[in-house]
Amino acid sequence: MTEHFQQRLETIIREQELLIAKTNTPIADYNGIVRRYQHPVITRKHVPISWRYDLDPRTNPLFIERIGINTTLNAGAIKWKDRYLLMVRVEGVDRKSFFAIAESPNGIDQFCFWPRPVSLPDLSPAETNIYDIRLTEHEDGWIYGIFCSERQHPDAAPGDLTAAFASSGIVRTKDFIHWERLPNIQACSQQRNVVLHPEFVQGRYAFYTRPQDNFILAGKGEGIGWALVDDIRNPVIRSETIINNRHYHTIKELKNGEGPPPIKTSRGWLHLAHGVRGCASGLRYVLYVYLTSLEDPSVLIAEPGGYLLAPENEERTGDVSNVLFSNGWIADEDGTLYIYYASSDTRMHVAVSSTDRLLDYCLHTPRDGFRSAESVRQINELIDKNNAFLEQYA
Ligand code: M1P
Repeated sequence: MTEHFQQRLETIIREQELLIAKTNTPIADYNGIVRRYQHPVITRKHVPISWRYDLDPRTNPLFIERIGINTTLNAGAIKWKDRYLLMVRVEGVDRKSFFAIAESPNGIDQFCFWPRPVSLPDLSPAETNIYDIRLTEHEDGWIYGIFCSERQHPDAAPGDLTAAFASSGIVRTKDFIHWERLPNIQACSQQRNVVLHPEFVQGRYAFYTRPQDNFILAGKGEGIGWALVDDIRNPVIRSETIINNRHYHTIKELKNGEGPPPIKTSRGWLHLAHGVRGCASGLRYVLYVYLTSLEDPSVLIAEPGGYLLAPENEERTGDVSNVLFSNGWIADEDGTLYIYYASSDTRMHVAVSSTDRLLDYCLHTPRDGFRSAESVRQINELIDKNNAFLEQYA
């Protein structure tokens, strides 16, 4: 081994150890709802060195990186055996995504990847890319992962190498080592952002869906859908009802999609979702929450106007800029809520809230009034309330 090889190896190992050991601290700016943290929790630099470098000086005398990683994003999340697990979408420089699990002892820093990426059973040679897994601990005893399974569009015109088709893959596990692959969900349209509800509903498996006209656009798909499926081993979506609509001149006028599986609270099912609008700089993805009924999770009971989190500062740039996306959150027993989100399709962050705070936010923030005049009315109503309150103590 040459001195150069030895030095380079020691340097990158040390740099990665320092990165993983770095303490994450909350930032000062706080609206009382959700608090961001200073550093991303996972970046491509967290990906193990042995996945990227040939460490044998005889076959890699120049010590160059053999397999490059582009981004680490859109992670599913779960608490398992007292560890905070993120099932990260890792995208190589070849544009192919795969899943890899990273764990942390506290949910906010020290995320370290398991020794190997996840090898899921390979169903079909046509499946080109897999990404954006949602992890659901279902009451049937399995932990399910629902993810996007993408292939070239079977009806692509000759020479069109861009037309793609999105459907939803299903895997399940009890230990995150052994994975059983079930058939992809059959639906009437392309589907992405499909999420399994954690409980049976009317004795059936319940899915949040996102019907779309083509690979990119929701088109006639009006929002986040809801579908019941009899047999998870033969998952066929026969009908969908829209439970969270898109709307003109809102943060979700172009499309929206369910985030992680909803969390059961005393007041309803708490949902995190992304909303997309178009603007001069392209598509803008933000995160919002809504609440549905405990009796019937497909019934909307509250939705604050606007977004909970939108891209800020360095979050605004990356592989696909101006995007926040979340498909994983973890609620601790004490109510602390860890929201894992990716910025600009590039790196993973955490923001911390609590189920009580998000419920309060959901139930007491004015709804979107859909018009400027209504926004002004809502502000004046708050000012009047504050003035009345302050006069009492004048
Ligand atoms: O690039 C932003 C996101 O675009 C897609 O999400 P949606 O289907 O809602 O538009 C997905 O490709 C997602 O992975 C990506 O983060």
